[in-house]
Amino acid sequence: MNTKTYALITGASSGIGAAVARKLAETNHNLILIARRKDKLHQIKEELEKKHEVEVLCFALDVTDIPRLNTLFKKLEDLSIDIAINNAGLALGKDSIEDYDWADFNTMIDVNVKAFTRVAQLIIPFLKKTKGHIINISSIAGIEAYEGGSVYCGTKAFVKMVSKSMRLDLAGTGVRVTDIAPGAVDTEFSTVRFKGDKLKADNVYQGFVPLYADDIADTILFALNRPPQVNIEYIMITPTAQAGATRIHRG
Ligand code: 8X3
Repeated sequence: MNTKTYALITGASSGIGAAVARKLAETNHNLILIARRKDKLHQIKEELEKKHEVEVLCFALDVTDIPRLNTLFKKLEDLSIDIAINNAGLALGKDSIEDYDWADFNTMIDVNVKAFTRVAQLIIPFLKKTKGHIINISSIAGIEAYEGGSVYCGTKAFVKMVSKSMRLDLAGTGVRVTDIAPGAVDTEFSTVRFKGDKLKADNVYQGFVPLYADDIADTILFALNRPPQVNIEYIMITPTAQAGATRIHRG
């Protein structure tokens, strides 16, 4: 019987997911990393197992493939998981709603709504056993709509409300639920949103100091490392220069 405990992270191959993986490994947490990109996951595994006394299990899969997600969680059944970082999510496009690519709407709904919800649901039995902690990653876009944000903003409002509801459903189980809402973080987020258009992506972070993935990871670690009687329900983190979703002071 495996007596280790693990932290499970979705969207673990880059950005906030990879930054949290690195910080958890520093404090000797074993990891279950889930993302589409096998090569990136294996690089992280190699790096972390070399540096720290940890075991890193990698599962290369697309979280929108719900049958594969179901099979994976079945396979993990005998493992003890005390932390879940429900992080996989993306924005695709930033057009006015009437011009938006329908396929992009669907992808955002598949990842940010359906896969997010299925991961939240499947992880609960594990977390109940360990009195564990789930961190859901929403966004400033979940409380403030902006032009071209329509469905992305909607999906993040969804994350926020599911998170609040989970907290109510799980009251009394000892499971902690935290919603972390980042503002502008310089990761692959904008490159993905603008489909590889580097210029457009770089423009998002021009003229001010944005957040970096490590800033969000530090905040997540803060929430995780509170004593068991302390549940941080919600934290929004923005760059100092960002006072609202579209109010960024550029020098
Ligand atoms: C990321 C923040 O405002 O660029 O969720 O959508 S924003």
